[in-house]
Amino acid sequence: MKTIKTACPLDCFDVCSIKVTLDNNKIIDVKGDDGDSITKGFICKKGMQLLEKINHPKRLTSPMKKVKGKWIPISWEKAIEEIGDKLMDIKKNYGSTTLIHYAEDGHGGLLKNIDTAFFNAYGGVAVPKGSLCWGAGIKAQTADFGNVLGHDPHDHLNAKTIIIWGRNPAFTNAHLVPFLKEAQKKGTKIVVIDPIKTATASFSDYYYQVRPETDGYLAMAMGKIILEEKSYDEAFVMNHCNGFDDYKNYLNELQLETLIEPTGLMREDVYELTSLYADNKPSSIILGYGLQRYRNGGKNIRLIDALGAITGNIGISGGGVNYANKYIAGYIDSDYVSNVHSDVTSTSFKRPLFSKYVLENREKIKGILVTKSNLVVQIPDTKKAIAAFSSIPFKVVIDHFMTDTAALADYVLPCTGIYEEEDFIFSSMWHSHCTYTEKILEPIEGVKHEFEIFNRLAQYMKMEDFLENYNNPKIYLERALKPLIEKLGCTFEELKGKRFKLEGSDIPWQDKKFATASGKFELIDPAIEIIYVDKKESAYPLHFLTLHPKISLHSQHYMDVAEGRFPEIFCNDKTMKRWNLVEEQKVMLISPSGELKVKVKLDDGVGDDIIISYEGWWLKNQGVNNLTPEGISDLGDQAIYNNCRCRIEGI
Ligand SMILES: Nc1nc2c(c(=O)[nH]1)N[C@H]1C(S)=C(S)[C@@H](COP(=O)(O)OP(=O)(O)OC[C@H]3O[C@@H](n4cnc5c(=O)[nH]c(N)nc54)[C@H](O)[C@@H]3O)O[C@H]1N2
Ligand SMILES: Nc1nc2c(c(=O)[nH]1)N[C@H]1C(S)=C(S)[C@@H](COP(=O)(O)OP(=O)(O)OC[C@H]3O[C@@H](n4cnc5c(=O)[nH]c(N)nc54)[C@H](O)[C@@H]3O)O[C@H]1N2
Ligand code: SF4
Ligand SMILES: [Mo]
Repeated sequence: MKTIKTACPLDCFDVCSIKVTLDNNKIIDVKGDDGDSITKGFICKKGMQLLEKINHPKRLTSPMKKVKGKWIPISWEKAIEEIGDKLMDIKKNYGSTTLIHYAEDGHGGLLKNIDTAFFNAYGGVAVPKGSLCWGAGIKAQTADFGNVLGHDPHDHLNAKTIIIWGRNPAFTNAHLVPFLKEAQKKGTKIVVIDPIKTATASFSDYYYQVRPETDGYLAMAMGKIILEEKSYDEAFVMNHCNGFDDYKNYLNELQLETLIEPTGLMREDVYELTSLYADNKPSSIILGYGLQRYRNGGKNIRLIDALGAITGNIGISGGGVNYANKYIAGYIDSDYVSNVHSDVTSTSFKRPLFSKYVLENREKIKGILVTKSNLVVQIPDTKKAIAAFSSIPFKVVIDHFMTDTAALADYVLPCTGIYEEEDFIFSSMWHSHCTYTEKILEPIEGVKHEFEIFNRLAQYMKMEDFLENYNNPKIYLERALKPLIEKLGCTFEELKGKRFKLEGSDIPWQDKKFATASGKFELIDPAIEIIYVDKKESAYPLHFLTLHPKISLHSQHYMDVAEGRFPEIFCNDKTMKRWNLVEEQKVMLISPSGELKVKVKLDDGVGDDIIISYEGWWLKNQGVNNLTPEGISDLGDQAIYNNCRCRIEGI
């Protein structure tokens, strides 16, 4: 028997350390690593299911080709030949940028980025820029701090106040919860700001039910109170911030009531919240991603960052405006990984506007290769996404399963997953612990690692430069991790099979030297107008929020849900009465983008005139993105799923 350390590759904040026990080359036990100070010995159900997924009866075990609308298995030789021929034909006759390469983060392994190196060696293709996920916040924090760094979870224990602002760790970041509860036991006040009284809000000390998308107003109201009550940190703003006078003058001109009104909160609530943050210091803000999936998403995050700066809650233990954590990403050789060089002529389109780009360039686009994504159900506006994806004449998907996206393709190539391959797994979302995972099991018959898939394509296509630099997974990892190895002062071999932490990353910005061009924290000029339109009176008077499900990582755990089951929606009693609804009733939700048959559930934690559901449902259950709008945020080309309005009709 032997125990091996590995890590969860799912696109989750936690990137858990996992201990696998092996007996006679068979995994007999999987559990959370009790030696890791973040995983603390437990993993969620999705982590446990990683093993089940390996031998899942629906796992693809052969390349598949669609012939006259029917899928047939084909050999790897034939798949490589046919796909290789087509890629060469596209490049030669139309140019490489008529091919789209679309990737998400369905697996967090570093080696899984081999696709990017391949397509840049191919000549450069059309790639998405911006984000379905966190783009507005990333751009906002980069503008303010110059980089996006977070405090080590243990440092939150030093905070006297922790504000969880638009994140639901009870569902999406399970390993943050024990830290919050431990802090709470020591007397730290846990505060939640969210339009939904979430499972996280249920154990908080203070909960503020803000109206969707109005966080920028709330942050300005708080800023105004902090200035008026002179509870700001004068030394910090004088020495380390740019733009304080503009910020102050602008807020001075505004009426507090005008700022509070859209938020739906009471004046005394805003005073209480402000006092918790500005007086009960050090205070930490832990931001989520739900509140930046709006047109004003970037400004809202920048206005919240500003609160951290004016109160001096930056660069101190127990402080921070924690959004994501790019410490480790900063020590990956991204030039090597991306393989961008002078002969590359790629083009880009805005990721949330994939469908628009494809439909507008229908004549030009000749092919697409999708990796690590079920984009057809995950991008906004499903009807348009299906039309756009289907219109592309040559479509290849690499995945483990026949997802909705794969089902619409022409070829599907089955790949290896965790336990079947070595890799380096780390997170940019939360902590700076990482794992060099070992190969634990032989891959199931018929699947191949992406590394081999792209190497075989490159051999067939005679891509000599690529083959010279990207032919060996170990060398790839060693080269990509060179800056990290230098930083850690160890050898590459010493990383293998280990979980380790990047030291010195506990409290960012301690030296108050920011990574902005000025070296200072850049306060947003709040005069940049927030355009907030409350459409209560319109044809779509309800706000529709699609949140991340507890039970699934996006679409990945909805595969076995019964066909035809209606997605559940949740609303409060007031909304139920106003719309004459009863529990379990089946109704139609209608938005400007489409329709969705749903089942009604009561949840009194949901704010007034708000309907929530969870993302990830497959087409057999219609999927919530049938309703969401295509569009982008003010910063970072972020999808604006939560700017979705709807109404209810009977069916
Ligand atoms: N179980 C599970 N875990 C996951 C994922 C998953 O699919 N399943 N996905 C992973 C990924 S890729 C991501 S990006 C993260 C996302 O993690 P989170 O950011 O925690 O999740 P979201 O559901 O996107 O949104 C969080 C909260 O934002 C609130 N919210 C919505 N609009 C507003 C607003 O206007 N103001 C405020 N203050 N709050 C608002 C929602 O009500 C919700 O409670 O989770 C990761 N972890
Ligand atoms: N309405 C609404 N929609 C949303 C969101 C929302 O809040 N509301 N959130 C958005 C967010 S934050 C995100 S991050 C996106 C996520 O969008 P996606 O990343 O497209 O979503 P997943 O369903 O996780 O799809 C990942 C796919 O990768 C596959 N996969 C797993 N491992 C591997 C591997 O090793 N190799 C390959 N090639 N494939 C693998 C899985 O089987 C799965 O099909 O969804 C977005 N969609
Ligand atoms: S999904 Fe997240 S919480 Fe669950 S095991 Fe994986 S990393 Fe841990
Ligand atoms: Mo995400």
